[in-house]
Amino acid sequence: MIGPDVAGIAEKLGAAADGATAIAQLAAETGLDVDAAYAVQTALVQRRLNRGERLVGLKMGLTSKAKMAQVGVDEVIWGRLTDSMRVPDGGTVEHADFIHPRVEPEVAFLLDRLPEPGEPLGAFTDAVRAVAPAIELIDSRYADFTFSLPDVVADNTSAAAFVVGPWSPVPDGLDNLGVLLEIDGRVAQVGSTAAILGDPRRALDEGIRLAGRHGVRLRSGWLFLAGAATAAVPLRPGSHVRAVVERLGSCSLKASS
Ligand code: OOG
Ligand code: MG
Repeated sequence: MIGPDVAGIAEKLGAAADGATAIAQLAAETGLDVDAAYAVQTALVQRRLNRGERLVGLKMGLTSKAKMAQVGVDEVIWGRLTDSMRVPDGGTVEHADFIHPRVEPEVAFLLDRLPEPGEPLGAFTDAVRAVAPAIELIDSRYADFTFSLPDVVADNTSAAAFVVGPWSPVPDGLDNLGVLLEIDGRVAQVGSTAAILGDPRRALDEGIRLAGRHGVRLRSGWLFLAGAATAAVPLRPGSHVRAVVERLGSCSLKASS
């Protein structure tokens, strides 16, 4: 049996992102299962690396019930981050570069020493050098921001851009810090880091395990986004977004009008 056209699907998704034009979902039609979808994701990210981008870390998706409920997919997923997706704290994104961008508050980890294959993950503080508040800008390449599990995995889990705020040493309790997303000075979402798999540290265990299944090992110096604690909010042209995580501080981005 001939499998799905991994390279062709990656090209379609890459062109949709480059041209900021939505496409129809394709997993059902092409018989794409989750494993093949991760192969598409690898090819899609390789397309970015081929034009000079650098892999700078991983991101988790759907690690909170709020996110799962918003998109109707209830499996934890992971994707890749490249340097060109990073926006400086306080920076501006070009709204027209995206299809239907949404923003969500995140917690970022800066990875330090990582376990060897087979070695159990030691103390979290051994693996993570620092933590920071972050904003992820997601932009599904599918029409109406609607997708199945293999569709969103193939689309690099809607990754489009991200901002990382100031780094802090790992605080004693990361498991119940208040999280706020403000749009133009008004609170748009409120949550807690407890919503991220009960404790965002679990997102790292899951990331190591799930990415490991596809032969991807996390590296020292990489960034790691633990997944949003709240639902995402549409990013309108001209708006100013700020994410606050208790004890970690805040970061922000603007959208061009
Ligand atoms: C999928 C990506 C989910 C998160 O933090 O849960 C994600 C999506 O919602 O489009 O990045
Ligand atoms: Mg996210």
